[in-house]
Amino acid sequence: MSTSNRLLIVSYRLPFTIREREEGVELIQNSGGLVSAVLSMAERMGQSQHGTSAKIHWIGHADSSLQHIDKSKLENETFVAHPVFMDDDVHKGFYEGFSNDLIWPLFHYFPSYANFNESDFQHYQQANTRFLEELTTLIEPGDFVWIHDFQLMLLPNMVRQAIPDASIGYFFHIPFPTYEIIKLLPRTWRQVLIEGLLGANVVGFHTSDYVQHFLQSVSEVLSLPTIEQRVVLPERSVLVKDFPISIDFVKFNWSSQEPEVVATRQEYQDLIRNNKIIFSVDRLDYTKGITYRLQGFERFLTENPDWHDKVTFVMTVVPSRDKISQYQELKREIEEAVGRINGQFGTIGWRPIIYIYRSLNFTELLALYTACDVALITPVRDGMNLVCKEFVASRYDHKGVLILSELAGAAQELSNALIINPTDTQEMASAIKQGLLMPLPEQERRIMTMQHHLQNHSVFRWSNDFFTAFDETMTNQPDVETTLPVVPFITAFSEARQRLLLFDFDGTLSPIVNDPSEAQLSETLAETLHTLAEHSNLVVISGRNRAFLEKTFAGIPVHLVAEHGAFLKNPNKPWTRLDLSADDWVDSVRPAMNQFVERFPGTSVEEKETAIAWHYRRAESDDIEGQAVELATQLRGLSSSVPLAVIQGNKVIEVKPAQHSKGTVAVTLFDDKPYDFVVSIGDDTTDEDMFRQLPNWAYTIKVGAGVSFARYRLARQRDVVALLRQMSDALVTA
Ligand code: GDG
Repeated sequence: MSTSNRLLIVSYRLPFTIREREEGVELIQNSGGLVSAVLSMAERMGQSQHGTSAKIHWIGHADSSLQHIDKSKLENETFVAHPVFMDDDVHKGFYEGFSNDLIWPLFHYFPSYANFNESDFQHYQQANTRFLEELTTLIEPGDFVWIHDFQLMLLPNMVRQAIPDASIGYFFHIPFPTYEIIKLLPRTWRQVLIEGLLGANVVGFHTSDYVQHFLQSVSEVLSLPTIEQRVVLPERSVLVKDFPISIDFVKFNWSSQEPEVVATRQEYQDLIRNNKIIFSVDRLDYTKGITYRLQGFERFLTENPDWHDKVTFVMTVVPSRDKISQYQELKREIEEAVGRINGQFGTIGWRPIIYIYRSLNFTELLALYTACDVALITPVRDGMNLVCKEFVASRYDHKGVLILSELAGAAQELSNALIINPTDTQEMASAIKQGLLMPLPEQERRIMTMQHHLQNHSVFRWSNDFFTAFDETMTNQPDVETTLPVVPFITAFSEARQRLLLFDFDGTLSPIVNDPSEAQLSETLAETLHTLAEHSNLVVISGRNRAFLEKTFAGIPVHLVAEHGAFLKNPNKPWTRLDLSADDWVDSVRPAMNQFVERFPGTSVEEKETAIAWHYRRAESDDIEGQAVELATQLRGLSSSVPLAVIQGNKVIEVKPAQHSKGTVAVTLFDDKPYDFVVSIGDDTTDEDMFRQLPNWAYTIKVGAGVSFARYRLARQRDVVALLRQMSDALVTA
């Protein structure tokens, strides 16, 4: 993003309270993580010091009771707010229905709580359209639109359709579940939701697991190919990457030392009579694991009578979504459990659980983060969870123990916490005991390690990483337009002294044919290659086996690379095996492929020396591409003795050890001599490894349609033949 562009943030909720006063409307900014991150961006872009036009625009829903206010007045020094209004019934179906009563439970692995309702989906579409309408009145060329969260999954593609060259980023704040969960959505819904997200240039998630799950769904639902972390669409690619959200470390660390916080903390400790304190705070939500947490604490008290009257659990629950029945039910369950535990274990002078059902102000929150001995953060599923990061950051005294659920996204970063499974009450009870007894040096070591991580991975880094990835994506966007400039290419080739030519076989040197065994090299092309090979290092780099290549190129002094880089043969030399992995991995892949051969007549399995492939060019089934995606997904999930690459090629699914590729061989060959001319030509997915790994001055040429990392393009296989002919003519006439 260039520094002069405007930032337009879109999220369900505006991060401001809008107050009407006699002198006009006031915009009071809340202090959430997203606002902090965006403010840091504003500083980076030098926007906050500039005039109105440079302010950040924030588009979000506002209550229809505010519809009468003058929208042109909604701004403060940094932000301009753009409220989106909608009819109450649309809002209800969109927000309470589709968002909170379907996507939220489903994506947090509570499918039985999910409510599939056709009219809610229509309201979701209408509401996303309302956001689009607001956005299109604002957006100008060069603006960057950053859309947030599961309420607005359709919006990126809506913006893309309306403004094809818009710069769009999207960040998903909740977990993205496995395809098995996505499959529960009706086909059309899952299709438009995934297409919706792919309208963005960059789609961000908290963890690499969520990224993998999303890519799996893209592949299953839309049968789109991916190259590394990019989804390849016909006209562009989408970067899908993990950006773990975080907090403003310094703010939490410093604010905890403010006199007001210190005084409040002292007050709490006095009230609790210096008992050890366990603390938790969450919104009322079944994903937060509150009832299991109470069971874990109950078990701890049952097993450890010596801790009675010495520990107090301060459990804060912030009211939320109380119009939905599951939330009302959950509240009842929590209150019953608290009552039961306090009734069973409490005494006149000791209440084991202090239960607070309201939100805390910032001072109270920090006072409790720093007063407690143990923070008990045990969601059964959480996209990230910021509370645990805030607790760690607040502990400027380097004391305190974090007990954290392995099912929070944050567990992947905070491995120095006591990591537990939130439904395992025995593990929780043991962790509570371990936490309460943990020696100070160990507390200090764990907290400091986690603080060090959070200092280096604050919310500012999160937003910065997102925008950096966005910049790179836009500059490295595969160039689908550039056709090869033939004249300068031929000149560079004929004037070079050391030439390296890397050619794929099927679809590049030979046209694609229905029966792979019938693919041939024409006589004229064989002559051309002969001439080229006499003046260059010419390498045929293919997925074919050794025997086929040796037979096809007999008599031509070319280097041969077989099975995607597993074998290399220099002219007049024996083959060298470059793949050194043990080959027992194939035993886990073969049965799955054979099953597909049985199910889909016309398909076949080819076993090579270091790879195994399922060919489906001659399949009789209509939906064979969908089945191929199914197989690829199944194969990616197999556990095996060596890391494997599952390649979705042209009518073939191939599995091979991940360690070698056409790219690794191309680089090895390139490093061999001081080449001053390099060209690599190919048409298939596996050729992308060559294109990406060769130096950026090399001529990398993609044959045919589809997004590619190659710099240039030739439309058809026969254009390759013509080009090679021109190259050989240039040598002969030189
Ligand atoms: C979603 C995802 C992801 C809570 N109670 C009080 C209070 N809070 C503040 C905390 C924290 C925030 O609310 C809660 O953030 P979480 O991350 O824990 O959870 P969600 O609201 O569900 O957020 C989540 C997040 O998006 C960011 O991407 O981490 O996984 O579900 O900042 O401090 N603040 C105050 N009083 C309270 O009583 N002042």
